[in-house]
Amino acid sequence: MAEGFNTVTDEYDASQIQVLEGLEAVRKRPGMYIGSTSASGLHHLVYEIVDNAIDEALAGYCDDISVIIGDGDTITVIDNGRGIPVDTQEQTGTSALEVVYTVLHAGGKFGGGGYKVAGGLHGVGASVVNALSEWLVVQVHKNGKIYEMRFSRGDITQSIEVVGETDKSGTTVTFKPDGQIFDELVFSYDTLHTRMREQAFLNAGLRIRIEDRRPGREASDEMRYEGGIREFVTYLNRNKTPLHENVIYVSGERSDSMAEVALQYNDSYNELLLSFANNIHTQEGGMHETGFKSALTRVLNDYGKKTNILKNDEKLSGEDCREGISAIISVKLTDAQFEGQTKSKLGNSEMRALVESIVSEKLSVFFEENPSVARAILDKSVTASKAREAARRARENIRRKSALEGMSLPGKLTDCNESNPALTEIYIVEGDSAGGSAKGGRDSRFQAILPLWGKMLNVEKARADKVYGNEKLTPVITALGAGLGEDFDAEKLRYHKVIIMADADVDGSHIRTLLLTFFYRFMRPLIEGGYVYAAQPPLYKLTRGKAIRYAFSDDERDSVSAELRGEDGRGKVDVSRHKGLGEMDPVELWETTMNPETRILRRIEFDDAVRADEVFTVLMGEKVDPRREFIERNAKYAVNLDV
Ligand code: 1YM
Repeated sequence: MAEGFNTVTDEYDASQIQVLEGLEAVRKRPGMYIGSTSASGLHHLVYEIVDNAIDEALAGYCDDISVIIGDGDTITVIDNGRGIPVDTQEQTGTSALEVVYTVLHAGGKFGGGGYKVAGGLHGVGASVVNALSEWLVVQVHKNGKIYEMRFSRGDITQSIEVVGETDKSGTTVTFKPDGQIFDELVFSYDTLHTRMREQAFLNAGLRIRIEDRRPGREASDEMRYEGGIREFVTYLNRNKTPLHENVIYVSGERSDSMAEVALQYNDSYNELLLSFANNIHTQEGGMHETGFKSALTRVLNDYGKKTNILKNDEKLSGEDCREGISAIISVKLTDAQFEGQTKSKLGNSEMRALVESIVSEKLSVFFEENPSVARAILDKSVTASKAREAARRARENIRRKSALEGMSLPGKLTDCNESNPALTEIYIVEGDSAGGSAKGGRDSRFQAILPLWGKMLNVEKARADKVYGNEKLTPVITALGAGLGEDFDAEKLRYHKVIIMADADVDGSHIRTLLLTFFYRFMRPLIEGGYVYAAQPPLYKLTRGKAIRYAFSDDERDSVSAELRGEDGRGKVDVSRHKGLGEMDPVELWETTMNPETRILRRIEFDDAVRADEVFTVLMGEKVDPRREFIERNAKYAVNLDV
């Protein structure tokens, strides 16, 4: 039995009190336990259950996991492990299954404290998922029998029952997220698929299947990677041009911990570094990442000096050494400490030492044995270093110039009166005529307008030195006022809502993607901080007599149309496809797209760095075939392409 389980008997009083308040607390403040009640929280439910199955795989008892999205957006997770223990224990009078699903365990990912430990406290999140589900069913195949237990909103609705016989073992959990809790109830196959693929990469040899059974959306995939994180890196670079043929892989162990790193450089200017601790994505980095970065920088500098590729006192910075790298760092340890704002930063300092020593030692050996690969990487870093120097000069030029000109704002900017950034918003508008309407329609107290026009620089194909001083991007940089790249500082933002307003057509989508690429590559905290939005112009205008209404989707068009037709059912409703932003008059634009009371804004979020990188690499990068495939694959979701 897992260690953490004993706390129920050892600290009976304390934990029982927690039990009583536990699941109610989860329903009262779900955000504390799953981050949010939007789409990301919804998907988090699935990860919690899958994590338990993966723990069973890590323990060596399970090699097959399935995730099924059912009709009505239910989720079923199946594993072929030992099955959660179902027998009644003497001390507690209940089963482990019941405890796991009804007792709020300490140390959840968002609740503070240490997180579960491989081989230690299992099933931490199961009770949270249960509390937030309209209903949940657990079936355990074990000892030749199928046991079943049912819950509703965390309460038991059916105690453990034997419902059949079986010759298999394993656990199956099915649940329906509670509509009283979540704002969003529709699962994204792509989001789950990406996550499951990531878990398959991180657990070499584990088979993970995913299936979407919702009518009209049927899809499935099966993933199993013998090469583990090596194959992850190959996957990350699949739409890019690698600088060397083979993925570089190093690994090592020390006492109870192990670390592995896989990396391969490509000819882009971007760094894609993903780190994990106990299979959990450490978005905020931490000690293992720090150890990797310092080892990489040192190995490259040492090798460069030794081989005279670096002359005299030439020195490569960490960023130089990581230009064009795709890398995975994965560590497994007992007693992982998660810190930071989203509890996704690894705090264990011994992991820095471990990763640093493994990478220093084994990467230098690799370079000795593969001088041509080492040469290609060094050359790339030296070029990066020179470009960065040029960028620094360009940046200083801008600084000096703006100092001379008294920090002048771009001429095209129509600023607002309010100066508190928390209260203001800037509309970045495509085209001068739409800009004109926006200027006329806005509420000048808090809304600023910046029109963009002409062809914009595609930053995916440019290095930093091209971005500084670019005449299309400079107005955006100065209007936002928060700098760029390493210098970016969200505290200096002049507006806390940055709203991209472009037409709902292909051109609009293009300009939106260009801007988002720019933000993602050069002002990432702007997106991560949730400051970026896309305005949603209406898709339809409906008129009947004097009544004018707008609709933002096909469904809404139909319901508004029915409403306008009213009881009598006669009379014609005129439905027109929406015009371009530039053709709307200021009043129309205000009413449909800018008035905070009535407009629809979509916050731009990338909950997944891998997918974001894919979208930008594929949409804006150099290879044509992947782009065509991507667009074909996503054509039906065209409206949401950029999220
Ligand atoms: C679809 C979700 O939860 N699988 C799962 C969970 C457990 C076990 C096996 C398990 C663990 C242990 C012993 C042990 C859990 N057990 C517990 C607890 N899949 C899913 N598969 N036997 C079975 O850790 O010693 C929590 S999770 F606490 F009851 F042991």
